Amino acid sequence: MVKKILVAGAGGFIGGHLVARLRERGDCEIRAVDIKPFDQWHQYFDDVESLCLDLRERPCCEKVVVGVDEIYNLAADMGGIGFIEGNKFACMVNVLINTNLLLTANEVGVERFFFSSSACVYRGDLQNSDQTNFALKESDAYPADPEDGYGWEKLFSERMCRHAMEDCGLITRVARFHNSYGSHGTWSGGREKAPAAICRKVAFASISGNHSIEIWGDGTQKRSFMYIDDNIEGMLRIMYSDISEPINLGSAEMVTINEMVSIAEDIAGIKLSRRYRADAPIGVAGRSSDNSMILERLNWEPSTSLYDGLAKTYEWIYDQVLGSVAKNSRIETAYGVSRLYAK
Ligand code: GKE
Repeated sequence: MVKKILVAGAGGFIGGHLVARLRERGDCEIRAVDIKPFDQWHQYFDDVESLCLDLRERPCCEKVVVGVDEIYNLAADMGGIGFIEGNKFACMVNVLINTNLLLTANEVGVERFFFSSSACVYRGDLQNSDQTNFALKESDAYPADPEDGYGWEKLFSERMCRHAMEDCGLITRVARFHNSYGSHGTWSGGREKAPAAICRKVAFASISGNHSIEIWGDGTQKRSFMYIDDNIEGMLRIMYSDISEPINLGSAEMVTINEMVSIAEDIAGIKLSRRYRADAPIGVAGRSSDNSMILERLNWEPSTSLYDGLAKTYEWIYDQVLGSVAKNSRIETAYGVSRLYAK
């Protein structure tokens, strides 16, 4: 019997890559769902059942879970720090998606349910400038002090997944993603994360000949960034594992933003003058993934180097920027998007 897999958030960056990988594997039927119209999906496949529905609405969830064996919930209104800092209510409304999917999955007897949590669930005090070791292990989520808005929703939904498993028998798997990047993702408009934003700025400098770059904060902020292929591989391994508690899925290679800019300059073959924007969103001072648990449980961890992953990402974003410049279309460079619920 061929398995039917629902990918919620299939029009998004990670969802699109998951559909592509499952489609390439060719051993399951895929139902791809996203709230965005198809022409805004990062990756759309004509031979994949695709639906444009709002999974915050329970009837939409009831419709998409019919006949499904496994669910990957990658659906959320989200973005980089420039988005989540300014749209905390919108990020918390994401709880409706996971709640409705869990409820309806239980009703129809779905076998396995994957929830994409985030490194934003970790305690803020372990990520501030007083720290030196920013590698976060799974137990560092408690006592709870997650990112305001987005982090709280992710932590709450993690616990809802656990109780759905304990009380209802639905097998749930939860991974805390640490800042994924790669091609076919958001690279402008305000929701983009740092790797895509830096690639866009370096590409724009290279194309325009204006060899300068604006960096948010002072560039000493530290992060680890996970290449999308590792994200997909890790998600599949965790889904079919016996790991019933939330687990890190991220790279252990921590860099400063300044170091990432230097990598992008090396890839592009240019040197840029750097302007620092103190009033821009910076999030935590530092964060990285402690991979002890995933190594112990899966004998595997994300391993694509930032240099190699950024080289592939830069090549794709360069082409997007070139296309936009050719069409003379405006490239959103400022941070901050309009607040979704502002009156
Ligand atoms: N987005 C962006 N754009 N960030 C920049 C830029 C820029 O042009 N220049 C420097 N940065 C710095 C930010 O100030 C921040 O300190 C760091 O890069 C990373 O920003 P980010 O990638 O937007 O988001 P964060 O890692 O702070 O937070 C994200 O973490 C993810 C999980 O690891 C969240 O926004 C969620 O996307 C997610 O939870």
